[in-house]
Amino acid sequence: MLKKVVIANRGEIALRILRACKELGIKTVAVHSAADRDLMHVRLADESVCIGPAPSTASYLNIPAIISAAEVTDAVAIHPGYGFLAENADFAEQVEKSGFVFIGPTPDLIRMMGDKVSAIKAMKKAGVPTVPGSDGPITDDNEHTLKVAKRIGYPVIIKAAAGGGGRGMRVVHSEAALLNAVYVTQSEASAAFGDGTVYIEKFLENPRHVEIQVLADGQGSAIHLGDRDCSLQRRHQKVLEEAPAPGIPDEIRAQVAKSCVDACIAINYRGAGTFEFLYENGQFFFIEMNTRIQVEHPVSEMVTGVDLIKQQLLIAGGEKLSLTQDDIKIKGHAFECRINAEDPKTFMPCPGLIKHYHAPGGLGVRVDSHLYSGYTVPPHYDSMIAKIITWGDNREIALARMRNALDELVVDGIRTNTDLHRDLVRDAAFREGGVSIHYLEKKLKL
Ligand code: MV4
Repeated sequence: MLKKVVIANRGEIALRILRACKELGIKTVAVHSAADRDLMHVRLADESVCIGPAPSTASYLNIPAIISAAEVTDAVAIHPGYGFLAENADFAEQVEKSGFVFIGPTPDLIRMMGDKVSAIKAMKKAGVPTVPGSDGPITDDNEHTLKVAKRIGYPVIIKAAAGGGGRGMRVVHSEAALLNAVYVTQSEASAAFGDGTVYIEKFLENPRHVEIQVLADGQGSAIHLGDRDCSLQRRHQKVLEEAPAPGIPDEIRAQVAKSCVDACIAINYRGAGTFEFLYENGQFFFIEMNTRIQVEHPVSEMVTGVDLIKQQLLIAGGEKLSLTQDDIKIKGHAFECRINAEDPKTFMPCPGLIKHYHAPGGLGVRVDSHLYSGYTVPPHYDSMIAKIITWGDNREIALARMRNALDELVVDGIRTNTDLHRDLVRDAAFREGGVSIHYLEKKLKL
């Protein structure tokens, strides 16, 4: 078992990791920026170290400062949370080279999944269904590029190998527009990521975003914890998620999940991970793999009863997975609403003093948040301030509980997106289930 863990993150996820550590009897070190001295988890941690000034480049992205903090506190491991350095292979490597445990996969697997071309190649080889595409980088052989797109059929999408999460993509509707679009995407990718490699996929016009949660121990065992639907998003920022994804035939759901588990074994994956798919016309298409714990992990926890952060800590401590696939039974339904400190009309971040905070409660209601009355949301970081999660025996009950929970929530002093959520959970199409990735943005334009 790990003795002492550095929590290299902030906000709700830092508190979430702290709680799991305390439950396991692991000592905690909070590393924080100068703007984050008053964070809830900093108060609760066994030790805390200020690692730099407010800007994240100087603090939460400051690799030497974080590793030094681990050294001076005699910690044995570093949990990166999500965002910041969570999928930075160089960070994971330096953590290991400095003699600490990186709580996540090996650096080479983070690197493989960071390069979307190599990720897709590995997944396809392991039997995961992928999007019809170029099956590799686009070369400077224009005739070949045109042939590949013709075979796939328009519309196609050009994606940067180093992109992901919606960065560095361009949709092309005709042969006439292809080569210029490839050139522009390559140039932008070069400038943004230092890698101009691009690939082509069939563009799916109206898919859902469905992802599979996995856990693997890097010692031959892997399981899945079902799926989540994250289709409700705005500008590639997820807004509301649920588990399981509604309306997917059981055998298709089971088949894709099994392919993810097989892939974990094939690549000897270690830790928590997420396989991202587009789901359209009853078919799954792999697009990316995330090698971190994700924001929306609680909905999977609620329907499986598995503490994913605890599992991450146990795996990083060298233990074999004690759970088998037969232990995982999906029970009921869960939703998560991401509460952001933002203007409800412009979506611009709205940091500031929270004069009064009241969290919802009741049966099947969970709140993952670092908020308290008198806390000031700093302007330097992501605007997510709370996650309201509800569980119920079925989708309708979980949703009714979410309507109540959102009505109970009070965040006074700053603007938030709570009213958007109150509207969404009463939206007829959303209540039906299975809306596409374009639904929210279209609704917001009305
Ligand atoms: C796609 C696609 C349609 N067809 N790939 C955007 C984020 C990145 N993870 C992949 N993305 C997409 N890839 C093909 N072949 C549409 C999107 C996409 C999207 C995907 C998931 C969630 C929200 C999205 C919003 C716009 C576009």
